[in-house]
Amino acid sequence: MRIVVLTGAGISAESGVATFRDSDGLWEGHDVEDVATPEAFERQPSVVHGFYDDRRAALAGVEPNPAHRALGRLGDVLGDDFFLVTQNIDDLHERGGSAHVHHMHGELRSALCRGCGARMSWTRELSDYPPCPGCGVSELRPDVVWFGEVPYGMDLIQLQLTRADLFVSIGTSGAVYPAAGFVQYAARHGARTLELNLMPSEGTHFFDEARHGRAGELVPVWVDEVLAGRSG
Ligand code: BJW
Repeated sequence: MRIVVLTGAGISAESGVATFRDSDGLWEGHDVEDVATPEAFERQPSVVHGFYDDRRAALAGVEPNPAHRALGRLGDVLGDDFFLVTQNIDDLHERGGSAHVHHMHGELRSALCRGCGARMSWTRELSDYPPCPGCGVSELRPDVVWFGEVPYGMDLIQLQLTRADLFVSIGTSGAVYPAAGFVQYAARHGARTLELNLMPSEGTHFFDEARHGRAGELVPVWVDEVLAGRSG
């Protein structure tokens, strides 16, 4: 059985990473238009750099939770029959044991050079406008996908969705496209679909099955079910 899992901010909530649209969410203190668009970066680069520098630094203080670890276990067993695509820019899946993670909205620990286009591993601040190690130009930006930009690796994601037997969406509100449309795309190509989320998402009615609760509880139970089904 080939499984595609999509994750969103809700899977990292129990690790202490704020979600975007919940009442205590990240954007309570920041208007999305001020930080998550290319136009905002042109207008106020220091505000945007500060927002992402703070989030990058905060990664050192958070740990993967049982949901990340359960997906790490599942990937170990299923190998190439498992594809994990995340909208999250944290590195908690990797630290939870997932060897291959497709970060469709980019990564906090990566920088993108607007001069030469290179993407590079980056763990320091960007707000002091360091030069690109490749071309020397001081045009580094957070390597994240803002509104109006094209998410990374859409061709690969679509290929994986067309081949999936099961599509599982975990901890995402279903408010942001194209990720919000994956459930319908996978279903059209024959996959069964399952939502695991604290609350019904905006697209909950598109799923064959929905389970509502905390990811740290729901995901390990679901992974155990899948693994038991394989051995039984
Ligand atoms: C728990 C939990 C617990 C809490 N356990 N669960 C009009 C109609 C349709 C589309 C558009 C439109 N106008 C514009 C668009 C397109 C636009 C879009 O979708 N806009 C919407 C606002 C409508 N999309 C884009 O521009 C995208 N690009 C694009 O479409 O390019 C065109 C193209 C596509 C494909 C091929 C070719 C061309 C780009 C979108 C970029 C999004 N970027 C951000 C910021 C990234 C960097 C950063 O992190 O700062 O990505 S926005 C933000 O939202 C971030 C997230 O990844 C994304 C999704 O949020 P997520 O993960 O769902 O978080 P929340 O907070 O919304 O939800 C958390 C959920 O968890 C909740 O449901 C909770 O209940 C739950 N939860 N605790 C389980 N313990």
